[in-house]
Amino acid sequence: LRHLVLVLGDQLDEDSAAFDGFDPARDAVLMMEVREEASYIPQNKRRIAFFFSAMRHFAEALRRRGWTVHYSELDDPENAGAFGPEISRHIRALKPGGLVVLEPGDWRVGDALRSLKPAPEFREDRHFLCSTAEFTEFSRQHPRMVMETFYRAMRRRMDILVERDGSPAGGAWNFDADNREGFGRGGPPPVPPTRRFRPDDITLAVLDMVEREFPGSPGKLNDFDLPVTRRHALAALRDFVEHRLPLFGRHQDAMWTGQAFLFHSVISGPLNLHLLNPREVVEAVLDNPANAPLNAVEGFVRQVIGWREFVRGIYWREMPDYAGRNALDATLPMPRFYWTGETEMRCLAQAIGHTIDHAYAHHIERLMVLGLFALLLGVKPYDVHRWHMSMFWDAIDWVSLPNTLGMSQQGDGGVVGTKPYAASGNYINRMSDHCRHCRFDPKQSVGEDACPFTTLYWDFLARHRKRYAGNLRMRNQYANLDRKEGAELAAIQEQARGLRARLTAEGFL
Ligand code: DLZ
Ligand code: SF4
Repeated sequence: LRHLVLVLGDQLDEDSAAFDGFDPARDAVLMMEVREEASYIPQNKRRIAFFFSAMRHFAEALRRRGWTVHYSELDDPENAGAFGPEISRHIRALKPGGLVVLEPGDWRVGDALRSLKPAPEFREDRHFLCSTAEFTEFSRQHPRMVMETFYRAMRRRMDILVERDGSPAGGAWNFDADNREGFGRGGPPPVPPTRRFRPDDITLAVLDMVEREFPGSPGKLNDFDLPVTRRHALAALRDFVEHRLPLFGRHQDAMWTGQAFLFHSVISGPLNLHLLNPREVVEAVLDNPANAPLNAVEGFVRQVIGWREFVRGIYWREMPDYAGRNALDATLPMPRFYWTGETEMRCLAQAIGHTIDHAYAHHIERLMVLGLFALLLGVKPYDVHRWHMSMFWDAIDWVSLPNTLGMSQQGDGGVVGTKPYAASGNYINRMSDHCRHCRFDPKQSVGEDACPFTTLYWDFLARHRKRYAGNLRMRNQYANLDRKEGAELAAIQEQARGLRARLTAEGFL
């Protein structure tokens, strides 16, 4: 055997650079289901099943090409249970001349692979639109770069929604202001449902195994309908651009009871496992078969070529010490209800319910409900990331860490975003119907009916005054805080202390 090519769970791309020069007569592939990846933090069953089913289907696709694929199933008694020992076992048995692997999406995994003998040949992952070297060079040229700087550069470089004279299509680079419409009192217009995929025999075997091997994990496997093959992934993409893209932009930030998906694409899972390529995703959206308005097309393109590539660049530029940052000195663990949804706070109960049922919550539920409450409460940012990794089917370290520790928790001190996404219950009230069904009142910050978000919001601003009062983008927020009388603020802070104590008494995980 010349090369043993390692393929990890989030590298399911037949055009992967790991296969460059692959010679079926002399090379073989190794894929491994390992217990460590599914249990180093407890994980949603749906997430585990999604990875394993997609991996088994991918191995099948390679075998159909006539390639040799060594595949370790999780419940194989020989399975060593972690990447290092399982790869070593295969090295002993197969005696390859060398190992080849794509740069993993998780610093921890890369570190483990680096200590193997023979040392693997790492190949750059060309799934992404901006290489880590290009990002570092761009950061050098733009020392104060924010996401928007990077996004505009990517638009120009890829010639996307840019006119001949270099100006942005529609006269603006960003239509974010047109992405914030709620649903009013009447609720959302009819929501075209996401495509569902019936489990085949491979998936059914995985579902059985996950239920058997991880009985105590959170989440549910009934109605498993996720896209686990490239064909499924392409169908999910097509379904989104044909049916939900037109209203995606307008209602990007809105929430509604019982609606986990609304007009979102829900393709982050297959995209992050590389069943889809970001270039084809952007092409499908620009192709725009349903004639979606520019605020939808631009808003979606921004997520894929801007946000997604930007946070990946930050991850590789800043790791490994990024994971340990805690700029706001937040010390609390995650409240227990994040695993159960058992809370009277209706917005959180809904978002956590979606997370448990679907291993999914959309962008604004993650940022402005789940992330926001942890930020205001003062939860350790790395714990928020761990929870995020364990609950969502689409999370990989490179995207989850900057998204939670950086963007939603400001633990990185302003690398991903220059100001915290801090808001009170009034924001949630404007963007959803949750407050109407909640026993708390988003307008009140003290007393029995006070909304915990609102109490903790003022408390957060007061606690971090030194850091943020001089931030121009937070001027209005601090002007409002300063309008409060001393006695009122003292009462809010007292109530916030009570909330922290009560949540601690209810138990943390
Ligand atoms: C998330 C995950 C899970 C649950 N299981 C596996 C696995 O058994 N085998 C595997 O190769 N990858 C798995 N993954 C993804 C990894 O945790 C990690 O995100 C990637 O290896 C990073 O490239
Ligand atoms: Fe959430 Fe507060 Fe609204 Fe209740 S009142 S749903 S806790 S924001």
